[in-house]
Formats: sequence, C-alpha cells, structure tokens
Amino acid sequence: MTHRPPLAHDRSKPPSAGRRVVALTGGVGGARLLHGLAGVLPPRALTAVVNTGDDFTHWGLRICPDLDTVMYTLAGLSHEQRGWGLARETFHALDAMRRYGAEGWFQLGDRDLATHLFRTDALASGRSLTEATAQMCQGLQVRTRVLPMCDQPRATMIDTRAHGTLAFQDWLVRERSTPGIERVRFEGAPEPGPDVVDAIERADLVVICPSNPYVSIDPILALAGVREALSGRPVIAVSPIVRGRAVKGPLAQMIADLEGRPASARAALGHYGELLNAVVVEAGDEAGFEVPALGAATVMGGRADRERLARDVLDFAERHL
Ligand code: FO1
Repeated sequence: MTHRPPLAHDRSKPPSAGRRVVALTGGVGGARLLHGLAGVLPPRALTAVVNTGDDFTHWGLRICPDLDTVMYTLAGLSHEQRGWGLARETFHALDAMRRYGAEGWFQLGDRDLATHLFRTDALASGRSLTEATAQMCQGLQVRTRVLPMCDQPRATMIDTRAHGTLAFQDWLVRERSTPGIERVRFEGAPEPGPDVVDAIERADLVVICPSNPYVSIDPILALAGVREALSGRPVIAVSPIVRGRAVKGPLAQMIADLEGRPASARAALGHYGELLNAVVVEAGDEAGFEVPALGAATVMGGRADRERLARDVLDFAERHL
C-alpha cells in the first residue's frame, strides 16, 4: 500500500510533501473555514478557488466581495462580527459621497477603498483578476494561493417574484434579500481562471466550504470543465445550515423558495448530488446522508474554532476517502 502523508499539518514535524487541498469558497463562513485550513496545512498545500459571481461595479470601482472577504480573513484583518470588510474601519469617504448624492447603500470603508482602487487600476491597465489578486495577497502577506474562479465577469442574477431580475448585490444588500426568489442565473460564459481546473485535477482532496450552494458554490461548479475535474477527486462538503438555520445570510429562505422544503443540512448539501464523497454537519444533523457524515461543531468564532473544524474535516477525509 502506498504511504500517503497526513493531510493535517502537525507543526512539530516538517510539512508533508505532496498532499494538496483545494477549497471552493465564497462568503463569510467559507472564508472562516479556509482560514482554519490555512492554519493547519503547510502553505503550499492549500489553494482557494473563490466565487466571483457577486462582483459588481460601484462608484466606478470593481468590487469583488468574496475575494475581499477571503483575503482579509486570511490576513487576520476582517471585521469579526460582520465578517466582511476590515476591522477598525472608518467611513468618511462614504459620508462624503452621500453628501454629493451618490448611492450609499453599499458601505465601502476608507481603508477598504484601497483594495477596490488597486484592483480597478490593475484591471484597467490590462492585468487579469488572477494577477491583481496574487499581488494583493502578497501585499497582505497571505501565503495561501487564492484563485478567482474566472478572470472575466460572470454575474449572478436573481429572478424575483415581485421585483423582476436583480443583480446579486442589489438583491442581497440594497433590498436586504427580502424579494422572494424564483431562480438564480449566471450571466456570461467565461473560461475558468487559468489555474483553476489544473488545481482541482491535482488535488488530493477538495473541500466545499460552508458557503451558500446556490450563489457561492454553483457559480464555480457551472464553469466549463469544473464538474468534470471534480468528478475524479475526493470531495467533502461542510454544511452551511445548522439545525435548520443558516449561520449567516439568506440561505434558509433560499432553500424554501427554490426547493419548496424547509432548510436542513440535507437539503443544502443534497444540492451537490453525486459530487460528494463525504459531508461534515453540525452534531445532531448527521441523519439521512448516503455518504459518510461527521457530526462536528461547525459554527466558527475565532481562530481556534476554525482550526479545530479544519482538522476534523481533514481527519475525517483521511479516514473515509
Ligand atoms: N454586505 C452588506 O450586507 N452590506 C454592505 O454594505 C457591504 C459592503 C461590502 C463592502 C465590501 C465588501 O467586500 C463586501 C461588502 N459586503 C456588504 C458583503 C458582501 O456584499 C456579501 O456578504 C457577499 O457578497 C456575500 O458573499
């Protein structure tokens, strides 16, 4: 039998060679598990593939909320309660823009603005989103490889019952996710980012983070070649639903609207169908899965919670996949 080095990195030993983990992520819960994985794996072992379906242009700036959240969380700079944006942020520029009559429903902080200015400038001068992201990660001393799912725009659109079609941030933030959903669609058909499919094909394990399946993970899965690449890899998913409720965001209502059944870990992870080889859910939510299911403490506060869950995920995958 071939010896496989352990997935979780024992800090008392040198980094294990050759074990590669790819995490598919978007949103705050996903970024928190990613932070835990980055804490327990050697830096070169982990690649994050990040949703860019939430991206939009606001005040002339290219905003990539999930990339921002991932970068800030991995850098230890994110706002603890909100999960998005920076800790110890100020909003003087937002106040000034509101005085001019600009739209103020999307709160861009003063220091956060540097991220959007840098990105917008890099894209305008012909660099790709992948390249701009790599340079920002370097500046923030983030050692995990962070790959935007694609370099060209691919917008998530929400068809609502009463308000027609809304761009994702209009639905989520401006309308506070109140309009009932009929359908989620993706506009544009770009190729996956240059290293995305290759990273998945080389992965020893793919972790689907506790992110919203419809608007954070589906945009990645829908890119050409991604599902095919995943079908050959061991895939484990962590539930974003805990005891019937979404830890953060509108997922519980989305499940009710889109699937016509109450939110549950099974309903959320069942969305991935045959893609999954194992699941991790909140202890007590394990019943009814057709693949090995680990019950764990999946609600993550600080670093210790994140790393404990990351170890649980990696150890369970090691034993069952
Ligand atoms: N989410 C909000 O609910 N309100 C905001 O004003 C807001 C501003 C914001 C600014 C930069 C950024 O990177 C993210 C921001 N988010 C905000 C979060 C974000 O829009 C969503 O949480 C994600 O798109 C969902 O994954």
